Amino acid sequence: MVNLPKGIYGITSRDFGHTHLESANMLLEAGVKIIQYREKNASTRKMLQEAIEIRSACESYGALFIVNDRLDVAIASDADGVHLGQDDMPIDIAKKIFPGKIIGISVSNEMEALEAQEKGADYSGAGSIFPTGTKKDSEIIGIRTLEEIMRISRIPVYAIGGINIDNLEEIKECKVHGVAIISAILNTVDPVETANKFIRRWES
Ligand code: TZP
Ligand code: MG
Repeated sequence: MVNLPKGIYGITSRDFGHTHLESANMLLEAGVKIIQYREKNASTRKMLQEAIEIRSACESYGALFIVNDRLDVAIASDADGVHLGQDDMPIDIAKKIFPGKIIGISVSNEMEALEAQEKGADYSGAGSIFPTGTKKDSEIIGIRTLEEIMRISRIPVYAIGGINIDNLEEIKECKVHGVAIISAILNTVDPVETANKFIRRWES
């Protein structure tokens, strides 16, 4: 298994005036080393086409490429991994049909985090830490639950949900492996500069 990059985990979105490929390219140009393609509504054909394009962009920047939710699209685009929710393909089955690849799991409490690592997930995405307009139905777990998740986690944890430049330090103090960010990067005038600022702030 490859090493998972620390720091900023970029997620593509078309909610903020850019295509997925444009989002990915901006994140990559800024120096983000792990990119997730996250699309909830497109056809499978469209998703596969976008995934293949982003996959190739990631390759040229030496970044990892992860597909959200869709194991079939991850396999077909030869992604480095897949990010699964609690209701998606179970980890043990995902590992069987996508062997040797990165399996990330969304968790929102200690129990889910324990189960994820017992079943062999390579990383967890813990959230939503703060309220966020990007995923309005998401449970808000707060810093306290993130700390509990960190206490039991033996696999890398990326915090997600409502993370911005002002609360980044507070999250970093929890000793997470990194932070997954959508709107605080893509919903800005210059996402490349913003993502780069996040990277510099993380590394400082
Ligand atoms: N999962 C939990 S919160 C969230 C996801 C996909 C949205 C994160 O987006 P933002 O804009 O960084 O809060
Ligand atoms: Mg999901």
